[in-house]
Amino acid sequence: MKGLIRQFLAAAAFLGLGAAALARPAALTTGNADLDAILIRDDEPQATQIEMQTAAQPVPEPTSVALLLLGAFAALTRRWNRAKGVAAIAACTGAMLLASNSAQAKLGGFEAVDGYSPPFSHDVWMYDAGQTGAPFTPPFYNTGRWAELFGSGNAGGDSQYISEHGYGGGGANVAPFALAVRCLSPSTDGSYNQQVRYSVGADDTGVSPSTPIISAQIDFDICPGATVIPSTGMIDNTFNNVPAFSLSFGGTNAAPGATIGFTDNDPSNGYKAEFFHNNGGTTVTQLMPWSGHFDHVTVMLNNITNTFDVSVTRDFNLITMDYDPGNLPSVVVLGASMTNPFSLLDNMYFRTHTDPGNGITAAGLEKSFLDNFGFQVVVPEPSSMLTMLVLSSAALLSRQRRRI
Ligand SMILES: [Ca+2]
Ligand SMILES: [Ca+2]
Ligand SMILES: [Ca+2]
Repeated sequence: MKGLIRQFLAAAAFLGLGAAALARPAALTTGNADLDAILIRDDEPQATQIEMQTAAQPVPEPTSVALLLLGAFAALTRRWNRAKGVAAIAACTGAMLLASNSAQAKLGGFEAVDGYSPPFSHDVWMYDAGQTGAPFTPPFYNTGRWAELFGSGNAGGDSQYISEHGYGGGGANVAPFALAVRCLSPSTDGSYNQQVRYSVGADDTGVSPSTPIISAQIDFDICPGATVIPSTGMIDNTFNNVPAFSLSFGGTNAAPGATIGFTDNDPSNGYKAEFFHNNGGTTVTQLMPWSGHFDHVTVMLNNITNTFDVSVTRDFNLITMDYDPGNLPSVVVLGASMTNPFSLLDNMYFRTHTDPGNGITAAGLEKSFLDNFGFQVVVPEPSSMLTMLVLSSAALLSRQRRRI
């Protein structure tokens, strides 16, 4: 267990190239293993090998014409590994996807071409992130694609940020980049709750955000961090089973459409976060064998039945920090109810949450990383609910945007 915890702590920091050091769990105790002074430094990026014994859950084999159609679609689009993980979504969706010429755009890979720019201290809500990447001046904070709804309000640089951040070993301001989410400075109410909205655009999905959607597939890579005591950097070793990071699709921040995320770290999950989703108004958590590198998440929204599915695919190649396909996806959510029915994929909400810890000292979220967002949406053609709009212009729109 000690070795596993050490590996996990290393994993929590493997991408950590920013300002702060991480966990020093001098008093962390689990079973008969005492961990002393495990210090992970930001200047020691590590390629971590964590071998979990939990095998990926096999996905159902196609057993119907509709699923075979979905399989054909997936093979054609070279997305079989991802798509078969959610093969259980409504058969009609598979047929609809086959009927459409799906195209992809991106919220972004958080690189320069996606409209993100150094220096690292610029939170995404401080400049024209996700579009031109041009720096805004203070009167224009929160006027672009990204807006901070709640937080520390500190634009000068603190330990609460959602920002482009390098992860390749060159430092925070050197590509490749991902979106770092961290909250170790308190918000204005003293909590570690930060809420940031991303306004989805036609350059993401290929359709106007005011277009009702039938369904959507959202893909991204994620590397969860851990919740730590900010004053000490020590990992919080009380599993409170609360969200540490949440991501919502559609709806409003107060009444979101679909919500997933990860919890505070759980000793029974190798001190990793658990995965959670909201099924209607109920938060459901489950063990998740995160690789410690980027793993891949696929969210399938069905806006007709107001349900959603989620699959997670573990990084296949732990030599590289990036997500590598090759493992079978695990279906972790199937047919969950939206928290609130919605039809517009117009906004997404990125949030950090306070880990109450031992009830005396609260914990905040150490650096967590997201990358490579991609969208596919199915919308009705105005003249027919059964004919799908061709979205092949999405990639072109995205390219044109990036040249501006
Ligand atoms: Ca990237
Ligand atoms: Ca990898
Ligand atoms: Ca905790």
